[in-house]
Amino acid sequence: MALLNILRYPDPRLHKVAKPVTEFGTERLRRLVADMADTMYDAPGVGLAATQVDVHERVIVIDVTDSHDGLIVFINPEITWASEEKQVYDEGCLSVPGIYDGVERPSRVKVRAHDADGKEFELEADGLLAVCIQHEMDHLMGKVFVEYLSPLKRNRIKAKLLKEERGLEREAAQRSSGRR
Ligand code: K1U
Ligand code: ZN
Repeated sequence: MALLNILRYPDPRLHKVAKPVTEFGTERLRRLVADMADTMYDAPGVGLAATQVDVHERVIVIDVTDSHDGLIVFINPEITWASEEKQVYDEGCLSVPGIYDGVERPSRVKVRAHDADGKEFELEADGLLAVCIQHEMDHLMGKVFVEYLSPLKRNRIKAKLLKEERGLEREAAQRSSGRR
């Protein structure tokens, strides 16, 4: 099991646009998917986009079950239909720890994607799965959910996370100087 480092907002690498996967069934792709799933379950979270682990390819893992037996791997996903009906859901993000806020999105979507072997599939989603698919697909386009919030809220979140990061860096420096 390998846990990957999750980039934290406002890291500029979260705004890179991911490229399509061109080679399926490779050991490298299988390893990436397995490591992303391990990282998502460990966090814990219900989804993870490759962008969040600094890999800029169109790969997403999602599991919205409590039992952790419903992993779905989406490679090169495309939304083929979105409902007119919208819903507001209090979203979270492993790249924006501790922040939850309401985002309005279509309540149902159809998505077409490939699995790790390259087999194409299409599914229709509603509820948390629909929210999560759209949230993760935004990551692949370099968009973080806080960009749906007001500039005031976004700036407050940015300042809070930067302050926390400086604190974490200070703690790490103190730990390493104590070891010397
Ligand atoms: O960072 C991410 O993209 C994952 C994110 C997915 C998501 C959740 C809720 C709404 C939209 C998108 C998360 O998993 S945040 C953590 C979370 O929601 C959760 C954690 C533990 C158990 C259940 C949910
Ligand atoms: Zn996210």
